[in-house]
Amino acid sequence: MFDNLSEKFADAFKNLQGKGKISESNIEAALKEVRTALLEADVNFKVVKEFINGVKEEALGEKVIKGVNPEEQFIKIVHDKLAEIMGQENQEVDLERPGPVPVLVVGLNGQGKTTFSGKLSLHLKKKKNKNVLLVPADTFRPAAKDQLITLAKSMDMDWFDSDLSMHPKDIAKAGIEAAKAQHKDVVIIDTAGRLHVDDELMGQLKEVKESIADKNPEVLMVADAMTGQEAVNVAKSFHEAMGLTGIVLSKMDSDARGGAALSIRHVTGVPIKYISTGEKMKDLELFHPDRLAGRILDMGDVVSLVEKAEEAIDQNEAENMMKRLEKGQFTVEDFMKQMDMIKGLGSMGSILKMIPGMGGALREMGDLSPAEDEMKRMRVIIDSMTKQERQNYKVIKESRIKRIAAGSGSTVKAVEDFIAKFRQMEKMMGGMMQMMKGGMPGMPGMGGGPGMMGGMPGANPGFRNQPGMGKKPKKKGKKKGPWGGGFF
Ligand SMILES: Nc1nc2c(ncn2[C@@H]2O[C@H](COP(=O)(O)OP(=O)(O)OP(=O)(O)O)[C@@H](O)[C@H]2O)c(=O)[nH]1
Ligand SMILES: [Mg+2]
Repeated sequence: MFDNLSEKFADAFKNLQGKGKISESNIEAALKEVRTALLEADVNFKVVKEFINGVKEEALGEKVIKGVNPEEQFIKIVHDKLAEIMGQENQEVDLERPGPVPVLVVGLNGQGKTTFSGKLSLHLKKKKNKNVLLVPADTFRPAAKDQLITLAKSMDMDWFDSDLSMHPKDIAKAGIEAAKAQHKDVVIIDTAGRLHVDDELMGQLKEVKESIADKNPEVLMVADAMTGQEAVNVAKSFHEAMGLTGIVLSKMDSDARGGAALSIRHVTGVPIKYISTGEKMKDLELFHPDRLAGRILDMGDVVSLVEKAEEAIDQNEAENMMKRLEKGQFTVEDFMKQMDMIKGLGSMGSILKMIPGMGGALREMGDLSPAEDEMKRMRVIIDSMTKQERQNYKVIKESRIKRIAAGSGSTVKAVEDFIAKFRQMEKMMGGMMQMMKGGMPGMPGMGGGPGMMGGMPGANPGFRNQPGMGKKPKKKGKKKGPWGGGFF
């Protein structure tokens, strides 16, 4: 996410390295580079201007000049200003009122409305314990109804069998009535898109909104983050025409430059409520401006990482594994489960970026795909093993090796290599467990929680005031096995 911008910022901050204190002359060059970086990321020029002035004012302010490390202070100021222009705090849809709360999902063609409608229903059901009804109201592209229903079925979500010959406003009303009858908490209405902002679309959507205005609907516009300032202009038009209550940035997993995320709130006044980060239903995140600012500045985002880990990792499984490890048992099956857990967190790059200081290192490393390919190769080999072999790799001798190689479409050598690697891993695990049993004080990872990264020596010296660091993540998952703690 926003790799280019991160890199340019990192370069800009180098201007302040080794400087005694912040002064007008030494921040000049840094500010200039920050300005260029933002403009290149397609951030609205007015936003850039205000941002730069804001940073400059603060940096030259009295309380800062007394500080010790100008680079660190400057980054902190830039961080806070970035968060500020993006809206400071996360805002979700307002569900604290009598339901069913209608959520109208609008936006141009192909921006990700239908996908988001599905994602939001899953998020509200899983995280907020809400009962949701999905209502397809796209009468422009009839296949959209099937698309939404297929998603609904895949998640075991209730959906409304809309009559597409009706006007979308009547579908919306009928959907809300059905939701009421079914005692739903939320009703999500997926609408049609058009290629451009045009009078027909706006007229139709306005009618839909007006017809349910007494229900005080949330109106969320989905915008493709890749489209940069165009997304900002579209949001402006939609907001003027029908009044939005929130924006969803989609396709944040792609190489979006950041212009939309950094400008849209400031230009329209409408908060970004969610970000969509992939094609799967689980790929939805709440929009936290401070955390995103942290990610942009390579400060990592430990809080989100821990939250993701808590979701992806089965605590019971982790505890069982821990118990077996304590007894010195580590099997191929355990290894396979670990790989699956990590996969559940996202791509390797996206995970590493959340660790403070890793963003820069990642850029130097370049492509991570060889490591990911290696994991995939190991996975197919494991898939060709029998349960017995996974529980005790020592039974894997010549004929079994041949069978596994043939079954996985790899070579005998690849299978032998895997076994050799696994033997090494087994040894390492054994060694680690010995150390832990010996009660090594301060062993990173055994405490769990965000503090785990604090134990990483040299990960990012200097960032003591890491935003989010030290904040407690959500309640669950107090007891952590090795996978909940400093696994990375
Ligand atoms: N990579 C990625 N793809 C996405 C994301 N959200 C949606 N897509 C893809 O974008 C395409 C369009 O998504 P839809 O949800 O159908 O978009 P829409 O706005 O409903 O489109 P219309 O109904 O035709 O206006 C699909 O192929 C989705 O899988 C995302 O966050 N990341
Ligand atoms: Mg759609």
